[in-house]
Amino acid sequence: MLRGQICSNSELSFLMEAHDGLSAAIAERAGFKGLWASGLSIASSLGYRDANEASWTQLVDAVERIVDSNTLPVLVDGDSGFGNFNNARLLARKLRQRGAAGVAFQDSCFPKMNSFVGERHPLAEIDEFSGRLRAVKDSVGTDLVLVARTEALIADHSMDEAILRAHAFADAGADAILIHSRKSTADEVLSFASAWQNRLPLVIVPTTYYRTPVSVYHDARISTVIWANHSMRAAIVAMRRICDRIIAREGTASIESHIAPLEDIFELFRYDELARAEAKYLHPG
Ligand code: SPV
Ligand code: MG
Repeated sequence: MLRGQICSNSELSFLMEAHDGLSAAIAERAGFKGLWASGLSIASSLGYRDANEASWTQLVDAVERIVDSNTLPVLVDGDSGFGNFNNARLLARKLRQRGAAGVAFQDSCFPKMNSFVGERHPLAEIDEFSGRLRAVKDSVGTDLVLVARTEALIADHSMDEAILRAHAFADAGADAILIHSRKSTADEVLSFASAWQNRLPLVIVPTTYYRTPVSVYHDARISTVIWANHSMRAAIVAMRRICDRIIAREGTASIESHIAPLEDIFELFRYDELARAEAKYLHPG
């Protein structure tokens, strides 16, 4: 399913960020066909910085909750693999066990830093990172879609370096390439797409160049767009607004109509199914 979505050169698809079971269930109900288990959003929801402060086991546990809460394929942000080839393949195996559909690994050194923070984004050597990808591929085969992400442009390297890296990662067995940019326009990723010539499907994350209409990506034959952090950012605004109001008014009467009714929660997580199961198994007859 995910393979079809992010390895298809013919159709543009969208992955919506999820960071827990609730955000995943909401994305599915909204109509998204695939999810991005975002490292930034999962770290933030746990109260960590997106700098490999959360452990790989915490990531795997968060992914399990995301996978279990809906039926969509989940592409997991595996950061740089939490170490060398051995850590990366172990993480990939664990993600497969927990039901992930794919994993993205980026060519950063451990610990990584979020791509939008600071100027220091040291890259792994091409050969070493290619070894990480080969080890993952040898370990999980075609069970997981393997996305290789280059941070070359984030780290202010040249377009040639980004292309060189992407070709090496394709040679190492990646199923798709994620080209990341922190520019406010899509120019960089569009130049990359044109030089890349569709060797493998391309994945982009238009967090900072959000003004670009998706038809542009379609025309550039980009395969997948990741809306990487938008549920988490929306939740921050909503939670802050409600906390501010409750503290200011010392009550909740005025906010009731601005928050989800309890029935919404019961419906999202199918409490009716539990009632039916109780009738069947606990009180039969
Ligand atoms: C994430 O969602 O954690 C990503 C995308 O990796 S970014 O935050 O843009 O690096
Ligand atoms: Mg990330």
